[in-house]
Amino acid sequence: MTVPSEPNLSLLFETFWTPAAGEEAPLYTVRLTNLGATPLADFVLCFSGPGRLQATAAIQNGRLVRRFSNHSTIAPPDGFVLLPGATWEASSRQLSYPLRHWSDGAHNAYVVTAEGTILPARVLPTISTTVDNAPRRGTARAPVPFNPPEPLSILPWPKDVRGIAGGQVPHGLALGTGSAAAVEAADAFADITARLFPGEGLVRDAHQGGLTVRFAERAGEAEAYRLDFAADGVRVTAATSAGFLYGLITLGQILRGARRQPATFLFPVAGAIEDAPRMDFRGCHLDVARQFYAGAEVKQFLAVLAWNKLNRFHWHLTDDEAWRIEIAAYPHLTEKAAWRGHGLSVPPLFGSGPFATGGYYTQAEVREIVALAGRYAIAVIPEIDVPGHSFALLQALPELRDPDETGEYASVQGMPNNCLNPAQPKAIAFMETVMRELAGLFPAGILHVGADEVPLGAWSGSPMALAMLASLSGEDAARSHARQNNMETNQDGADDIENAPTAVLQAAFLRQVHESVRSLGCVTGGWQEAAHGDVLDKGSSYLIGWRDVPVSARLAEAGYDMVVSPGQAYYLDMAQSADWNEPGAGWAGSPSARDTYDFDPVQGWTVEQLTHFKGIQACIWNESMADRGVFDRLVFPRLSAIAETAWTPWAQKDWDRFIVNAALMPNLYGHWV
Ligand code: TNX
Repeated sequence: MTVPSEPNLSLLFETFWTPAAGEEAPLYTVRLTNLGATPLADFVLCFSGPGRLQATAAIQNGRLVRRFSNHSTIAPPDGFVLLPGATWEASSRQLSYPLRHWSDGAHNAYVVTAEGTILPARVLPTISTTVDNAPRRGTARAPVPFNPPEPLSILPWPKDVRGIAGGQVPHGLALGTGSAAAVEAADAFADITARLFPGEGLVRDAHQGGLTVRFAERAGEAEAYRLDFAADGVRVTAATSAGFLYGLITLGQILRGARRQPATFLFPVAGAIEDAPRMDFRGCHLDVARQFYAGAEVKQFLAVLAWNKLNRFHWHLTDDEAWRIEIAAYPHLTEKAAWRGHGLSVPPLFGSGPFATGGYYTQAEVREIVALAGRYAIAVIPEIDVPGHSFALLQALPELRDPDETGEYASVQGMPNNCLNPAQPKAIAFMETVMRELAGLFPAGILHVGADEVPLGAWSGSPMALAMLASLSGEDAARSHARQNNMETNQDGADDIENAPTAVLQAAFLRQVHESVRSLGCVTGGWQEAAHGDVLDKGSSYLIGWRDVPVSARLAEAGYDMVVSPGQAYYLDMAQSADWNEPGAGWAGSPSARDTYDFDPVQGWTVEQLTHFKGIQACIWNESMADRGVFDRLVFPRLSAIAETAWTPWAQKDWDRFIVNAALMPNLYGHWV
């Protein structure tokens, strides 16, 4: 790769979206302007963002050189020279889906000259030609009213609050000593508050004005706690360090509210709070494949999760676009698959630029993160997303493919040939090794193996897989599957494909992976498609229902333990409204914070189905999150809305109270509007 060698070349890249109108198809226009003093000739233009040109899109005033998933390379007409001050505009009406929000457009662009020089362009947010453009970033925060519904600042709201009377607001909390569990919780609390609210001095010794906090042990529910307020101090009673920590977090929230909004919130000198969560599984997922989050950011995020009393961190470590965890037995993997860039085996995508960007977590770093999460009462669940979503992995380790595979199939995201092969023993051995290493790193003993979105044409050009299919479903099935190869319509992996050849092959793959997870004494997690073929042992697995709302109840009915996370309510990458100026995706809708808060994850479930309900999870997919201001806008306060549903008894939820308290909750990057 060559770094820019032409100091007088400065490029500006702009994109414009005109929605469909009547008979007129939509129009996506890209514009390159030469702001420098040197003419630009013999070049191609590369850009990427969630919005995707069709594989064979016609380009006006240019030609498509290559379309790889969400990365496009186009060229101007032959002989074209972009003179200083001049502009080249090209456009297409053929996108895989219409743009709905400004963040759907390109986030990154660069030019490559015939000599191979790479010239990054400055990129502006995509403009809609039909609305006023004001792209939003940063967490929306409601004003804290003078008369709140409750005079205490707590989120999620506790089960029972009794006899509260306000008094003087203390200068801080002087944490006493107690059992090992209490001391551990006090340390974690000091750590969390120092991370989230540096400079606020929530923890202070008594001689600095800290209010005495005493700890008392009791037997009972692990995550429950009780707070007893008196003029001379507060007593926290709990059974475990998690319970003590939750009691302290409630206390810290009350103190912050009273301190920052004294006309609105009080600090009690009498009364009691008795609290315990409604759900066992209160999760948050983070996709670190599409965007990389450094270890320090993950740690900070864990503190945010703890402050919301969430207790499961689902770490989506691998996807088509990157592999993010060191595997000792396969050092090649992260050397290659953790990076994207021009000319690398995965091109720039979702805002990553032409020069190698990315990263991965070393096993030492993973141990640190997992240990920290443990102190914050959070179990970490790693996900290795297989057999689909494995493009980056297969680029790094092509020996895991069927060597005789021919042709092409593509995923719904336009990723070619991205599935681990169920009939390739090396792929199974790979998974066994990875699972063994993970079992040693993640003491919660839950290993999530993905299983979502296998394209319907997967393995249709693999003789190994077709032979396996013939033995499982017969020669006819294998022959007909072979005809799927090189078809354009083979992209979906929906829920109603139980008997599709790919479902049969995926089941064969999962059966083996699940067996190795079980032999390690671990539980297997999967997305809802892991139910295909019914090969998981229901006593040592759980599924996440994500495609729609009813699917979770259906799978619970079939006996699977369920975590409910429908895209329509709990996918935090969805924009918060249909407005163009909101960032985010839109395939599952555009749930506002209120919609997410009001969503009842078990509405209409039977008593029998409810026995398989484990809890709920926020999912943070990252195609749209090319900048951290977008992250703050999309994730908050909806994360807290999910946290309150997971913790607070349904009958005690109250939107007006929630939205007031949400204004005092932390976000991750400090972008507010
Ligand atoms: C579907 S949810 C996916 C992800 C995308 C997400 C975007 C799931 C199991 N698969 O690969 O990132 O939609 O919303």
